[in-house]
Amino acid sequence: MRPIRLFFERFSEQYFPDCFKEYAELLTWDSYWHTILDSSNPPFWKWFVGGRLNACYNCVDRHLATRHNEAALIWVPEPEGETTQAITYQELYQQVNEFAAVLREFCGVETGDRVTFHLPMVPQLPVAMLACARLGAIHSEVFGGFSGAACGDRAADATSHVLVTMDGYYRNGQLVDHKAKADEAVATAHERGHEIDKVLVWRRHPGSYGSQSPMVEGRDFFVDELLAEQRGKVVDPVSMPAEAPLFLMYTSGTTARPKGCQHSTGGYLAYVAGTSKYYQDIHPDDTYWCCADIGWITGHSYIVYGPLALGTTSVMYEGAPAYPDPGRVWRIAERLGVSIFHTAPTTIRMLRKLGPDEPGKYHYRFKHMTTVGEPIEPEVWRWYYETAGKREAAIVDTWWQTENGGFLGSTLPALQPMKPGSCGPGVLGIYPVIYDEDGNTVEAGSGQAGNICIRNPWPGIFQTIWGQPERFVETYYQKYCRDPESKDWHDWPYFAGDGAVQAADGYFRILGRVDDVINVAGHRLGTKELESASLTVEEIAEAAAVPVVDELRGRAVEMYVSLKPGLKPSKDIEDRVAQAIDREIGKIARPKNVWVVTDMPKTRSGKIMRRVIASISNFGDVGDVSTLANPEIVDDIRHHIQSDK
Ligand code: 6R9
Repeated sequence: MRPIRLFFERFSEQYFPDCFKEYAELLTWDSYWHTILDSSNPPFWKWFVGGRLNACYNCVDRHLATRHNEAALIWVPEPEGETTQAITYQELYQQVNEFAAVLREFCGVETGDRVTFHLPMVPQLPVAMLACARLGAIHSEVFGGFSGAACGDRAADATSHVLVTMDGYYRNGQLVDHKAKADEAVATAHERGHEIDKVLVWRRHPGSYGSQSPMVEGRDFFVDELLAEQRGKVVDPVSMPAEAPLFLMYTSGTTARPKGCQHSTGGYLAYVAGTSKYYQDIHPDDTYWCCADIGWITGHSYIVYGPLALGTTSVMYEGAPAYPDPGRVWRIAERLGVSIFHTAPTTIRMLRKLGPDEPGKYHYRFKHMTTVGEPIEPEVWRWYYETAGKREAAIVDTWWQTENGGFLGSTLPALQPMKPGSCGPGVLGIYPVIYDEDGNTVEAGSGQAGNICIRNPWPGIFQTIWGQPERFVETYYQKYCRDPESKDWHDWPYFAGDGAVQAADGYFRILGRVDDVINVAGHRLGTKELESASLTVEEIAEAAAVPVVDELRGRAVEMYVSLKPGLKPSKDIEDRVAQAIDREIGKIARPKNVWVVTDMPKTRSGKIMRRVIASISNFGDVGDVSTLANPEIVDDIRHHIQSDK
């Protein structure tokens, strides 16, 4: 074994970018790269140039020699009466090959094509992802909880002709009708001028169809029937350049059009394998459970690609964490002997609230726990450590984003001290910095907040926004670029969009988004998307979405809307705004309140000041409003919401 210290020192700045060879060497390459980092066209970085590999081969085939009979995935259905399924590497290999054959032979999917999925937490989702990866096709999973319209929008943006979905799935004891959303997705895509030709429908209970939505002749097909024709088929993994896109993951930004973050094959896979190894500390005899959704980047990187690249056993759970009671999660942990547990503060808050003493009733032992997705309150952190982790597990608080592929800020488990409420320093090979608005460095220990940026490129960073390269440069690099002509990566720091403070010990505390994004229970919702959805209600003239503090979800959405002239506020209008948001985005975005107000606070240039509304909503006080064009509206809104609360 190499001495640990020496190994980690290889990631000090003087060895950049060669340090990332350590991660790439965790993979099996068809041909090695000649250039680790090509930074000649900033900020379009290229990693492991010249190298070729297949992501599916790395996550499945190469483990067959030593682990074919070990579980790759353990799937826990929500109904406790249904049996847990273990899928061995050998079986995963079979399933992935057969589904790849369906995609290629039946749907005509070719290397480079995009395939959209709208799948819940079922093993068919990783199977579909790996099948695309095998073909070199680009998958784009839309979170199952999002609406059909949101899915159709994303499929149109990615110009996917194939949509993979499921008839239904269990959530909180209900068999949710999911296929109906596919019909809506096809219709929305059509409105955008794009046609989805084929809808592949997995059945939650093969042989019996659990949806009310009729199958459309010539468009909708049951996957189990298609698979029967491909039984035993083997599809050779396509050797892809390291720089070929592996998948798109849509996230919200400051405009209504979502951003398809494009991730690479070689750089991404190397980065998630490396960070899974060193920050999740996964060993072959561990049972690792990331209790999150694969429709979120966390699930792509740390349920599917990272753990499977390392050949580990990854647990997936279909349903709600507190169903049928708040002991469920701990019962699963006990039953499966989970040793590494990974989840989000929103889940931790809920489990703490509903069942503060439940963990003590179950005999599991975690050696390691992770939190991701939002700042975790120190109180909640302590419960996670003391009660859920029984004071035995090392905790890592991992800060990163959809755009980043993998962790950016975290402590090394058991090697660097934990600090509740802080994510720690930059991870191996990541050099964060805090800049003020003018690009001056804010010194550690100054107590001053600023914008957290990353000074260097890294292999997991996304390649571009699908179809919007200008927006990519503008959103993430323009703000602090020192010279747009420069070919030197030092001049192109990455702007993360989060506020942060750095303590004297170098640890960062993340304060939250500085852009127009509201993080609800770990889901990024664009204020523009919420406002556009509200404006589909005919009576609405203007809308503003603001975050409010919410005990369980961290943040929730409140909508402020004003009506077209001459119209009167009503409960019905409020309800229809909430329904419009459900329909266009999904239930997760449903506002806590809809307030009908007479006008919005605006700047002299007419911009709605969401910050002012958020202050009224959260604190009742707004500070200086002298730059508003209509300062009197502040009191109006305050009276209105106070009399109603
Ligand atoms: C992985 C993921 C990204 C935004 C990010 C930040 C917030 C994530 C955090 C955290 C504090 C942490 N965030 N992890 N804030 N501490 N450990 O969450 O991706 O869905 O794109 O969200 O989430 O605000 O900018 P994504």
